[in-house]
Amino acid sequence: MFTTSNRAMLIGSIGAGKSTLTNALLGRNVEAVKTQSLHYYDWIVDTPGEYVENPYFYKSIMATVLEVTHVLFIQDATNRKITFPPSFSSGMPKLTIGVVTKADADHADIGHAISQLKRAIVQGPIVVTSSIKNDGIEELRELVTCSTYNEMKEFLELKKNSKLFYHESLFK
Ligand SMILES: Nc1nc2c(ncn2[C@@H]2O[C@H](COP(=O)(O)OP(=O)(O)OP(=O)(O)O)[C@@H](O)[C@H]2O)c(=O)[nH]1
Ligand SMILES: [Mg+2]
Repeated sequence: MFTTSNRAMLIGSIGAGKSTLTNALLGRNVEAVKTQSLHYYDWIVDTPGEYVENPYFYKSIMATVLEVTHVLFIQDATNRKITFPPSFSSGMPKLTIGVVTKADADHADIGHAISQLKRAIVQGPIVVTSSIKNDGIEELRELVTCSTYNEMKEFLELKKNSKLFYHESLFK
């Protein structure tokens, strides 16, 4: 069984696939239901999409960030709506990872999702995933075992996979 002492919080819009991704990462063979409050499962903290869609809840995100080592920014490849404020990650003193979900979907626009993530995160890996096809899931688990940006960078260099790359803003 996969174990890590690190902790990851998933944030992203309503229906972006956070709970489905949580289940895939934990190997839980269950269907996701609408998340109504914070959920702690093993090394993952799953949040309701309302937390990023309604600025009233930003304070809840910021409080929960203190409990984790990694923040996973979840961007649905089928949703063109802007989810995250620009450079949202800059207020978070934790390791950030961008995650594109639903890469398998007919209307997936992966390029657009990546550009959204690049606006939201200052630096960190970006991983293209499908929870349904189990794509990118193993790599995401591995990234959460890394404890620094450099470790994550080295992991990506070893992998050399087009669905996995490092983003670094010029305006850090
Ligand atoms: N095609 C496809 N659909 C997915 C994938 N992941 C999730 N979905 C679908 O997206 C819908 C929403 O998934 P959830 O995991 O509940 O989304 P969520 O981000 O947890 O939503 P909230 O709890 O409301 O914030 C469900 O109908 C899932 O089946 C995926 O990898 N591919
Ligand atoms: Mg959910």
